[in-house]
Amino acid sequence: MTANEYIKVRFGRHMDQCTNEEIYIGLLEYVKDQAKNKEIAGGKKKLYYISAEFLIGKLLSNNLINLGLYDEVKAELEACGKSLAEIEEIEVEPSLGNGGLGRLAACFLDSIATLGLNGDGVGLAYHMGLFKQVFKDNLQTEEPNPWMSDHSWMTKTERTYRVDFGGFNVTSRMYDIDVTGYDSVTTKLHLFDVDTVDESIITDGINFDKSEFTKNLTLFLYPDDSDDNGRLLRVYQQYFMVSNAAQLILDEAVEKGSNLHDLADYAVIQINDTHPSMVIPELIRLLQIRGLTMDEAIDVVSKCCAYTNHTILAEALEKWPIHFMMKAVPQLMPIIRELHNRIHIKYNNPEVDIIKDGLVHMAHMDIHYGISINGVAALHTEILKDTELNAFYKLYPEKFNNKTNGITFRRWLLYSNPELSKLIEELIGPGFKKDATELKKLEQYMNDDAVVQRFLDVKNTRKTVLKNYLAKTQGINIDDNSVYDIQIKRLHEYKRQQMNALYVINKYFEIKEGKKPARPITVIFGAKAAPAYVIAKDIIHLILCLSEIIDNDPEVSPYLKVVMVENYNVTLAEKLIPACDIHEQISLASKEASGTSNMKFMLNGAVAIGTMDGANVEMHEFVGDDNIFIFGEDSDTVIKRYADGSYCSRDYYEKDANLKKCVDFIVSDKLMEVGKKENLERLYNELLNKDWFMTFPDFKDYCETKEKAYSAYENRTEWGRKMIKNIANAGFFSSDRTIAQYNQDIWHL
Ligand code: 26V
Repeated sequence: MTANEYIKVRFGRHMDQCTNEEIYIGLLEYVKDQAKNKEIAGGKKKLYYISAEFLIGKLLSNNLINLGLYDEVKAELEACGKSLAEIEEIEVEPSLGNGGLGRLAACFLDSIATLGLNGDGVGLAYHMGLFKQVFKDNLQTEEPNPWMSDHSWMTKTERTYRVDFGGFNVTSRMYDIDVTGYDSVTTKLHLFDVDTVDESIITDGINFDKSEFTKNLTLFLYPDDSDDNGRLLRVYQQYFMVSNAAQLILDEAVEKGSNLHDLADYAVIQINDTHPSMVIPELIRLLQIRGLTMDEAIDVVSKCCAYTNHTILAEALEKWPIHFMMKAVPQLMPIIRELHNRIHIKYNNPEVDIIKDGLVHMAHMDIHYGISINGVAALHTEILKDTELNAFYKLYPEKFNNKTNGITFRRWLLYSNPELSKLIEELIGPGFKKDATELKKLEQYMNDDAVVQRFLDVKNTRKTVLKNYLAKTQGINIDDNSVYDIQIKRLHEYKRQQMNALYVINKYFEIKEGKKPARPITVIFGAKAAPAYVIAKDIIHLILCLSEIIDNDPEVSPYLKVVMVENYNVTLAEKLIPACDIHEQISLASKEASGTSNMKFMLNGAVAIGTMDGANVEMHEFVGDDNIFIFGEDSDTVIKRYADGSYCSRDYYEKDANLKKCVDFIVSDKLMEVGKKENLERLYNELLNKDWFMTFPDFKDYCETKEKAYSAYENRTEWGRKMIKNIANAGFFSSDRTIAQYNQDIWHL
């Protein structure tokens, strides 16, 4: 049955007589139906990828592509005067993640299904995704971001469980989203929810009553550094997630014939960051209830679990106070104490203890009682081994391994950039869609100027698409003849959006002084700041103020424009990335575990300005010095500087007149006219007295490197060659490669 026929049966009318909403609902149901008919991945052993976040983005087009229905449905729509793009606008993006970690989980699901592996995702059905960001008076405000409706990709299942908390219990229900592999089998994303969640307890903005856990358990996805009084709720959420996961895992294993002593033959669990770590004691607890001894249960579970670390930021490594655990999940504490005691007696080394100073160190439990611990880029894994987790590396060198992140090319090339995808296919055939390393064949065209021109043409097309999109959706007007310089990622000081803002100030002064750029520059930011992260919000304020000042300055605005897109999300990323010329990957070396937007930009023919951090290091290895703009101090220098505590930002400020001028501008009269004194002064003081992520030492090099990049951009053909070199070498960063490695080294499905 075609989509058209399906809609006719569903609504009793031909597609051209239906509203866009009806067509969307029709297509959603049609796709769900088609997915049902596909083979479901099978096999004795199954992977459970447990994650507090799955930032899946909109699913209609992605599913149509993966099911091979995209062209057909697009044509059917066009035949009745509709475009798929306008139908897609009806779909609400499920923003069930903060950023990289959640988006990675979504890319992984796509690759697991595409590779035909028997693996499901397990997470939570938050009623509100990450808050909706709204700018008011150049400040970020937060609003609830609901996404569920009567017509959603989730299907209610009959699977329900009882989950016990200290003093009460809830009944959960599992909802499934089909994960359609590209030209392959389907797998599932299982999201758990409770019926008692009450959206009416939300008061102004995203505030809500934090005390009634039955009403708020799955109400909100947590912003990654939230306020303290929400932290207890996070423990409840995490336990709810893993108790459901553990019950599902045991039930499915038993259904397939496991006697539970052999659980490791039936299940492997990937613990995505420490959020699902309680799955270890919970499985041990449930196995004991089902008849195993403590020794047996610990032994079984220790063969099933693997942990991925996504950050070395100490504040992001979860440590839960014992009194939180005693309140929320008292039944787990005796088990965690037992796990701790065994380690304490065995190693007699406080550094590797699980319980210390009244805190449960979740990552420590994962490492002792798991089969694997991996970092997410080569440099990151080395830093874990050498510094943060060195004591553990000494105990278990064989458990440590690297799995450099990847992205799904189905979403980030085939769907987001059909023009580029088509050009590539014309040049090297369709093989790259399933084997990303085939992109390497593009290198043969680097010296063919006519082909190079076609890559430049595609980029121009995409720049115009973005221009029109921003005009239509955000009322922002940009010049598509300017160079697009883009930084999109969560707002965090270590990612150093503030350094990019200082560069904008530097450029503003240059233009004022008569030094005009060869071509207008459009600097685009997209970022949400965690609601309680004060300095991050101040940085957003600075950027919005700069944008206003520059727009209203006729001397500067013809040459420079600063844009901060509102409510940056997956949908916007899909528009921004294909249009980008230069992307900013400027985290302080050693701090960005991997980064994944860097890979998406590379695949779309943008050239990076970046530090030797995260996966940038590997990108640099692939493309060489001529095709990426590297600057700044390296991770060894930075790590040493932290260790000896010698950094003093004020010294740099006093010594570098240009830097001083740019920093002082933050609290100048000009800024105060459009901004808030409190926010701007706080940011200024933070930079001058702390600058914890060391923007000042890198600032000069950063400015000079940006000038080099802008001037290289003017040699259009040479730039086109850089674009091709980047695309041709992006194959390694396919999540198909990453997942194949997880399977080969850890999961053994
Ligand atoms: C969590 C927290 C919690 C408390 C305080 C501050 C803070 C800061 C960050 C986070 C999130 C950490 C986990 C995360 O999202 N890591 C990202 O994972 C990506 C996928 O592996 C990786 O590409 C990014 O480099 C890494 O930052």
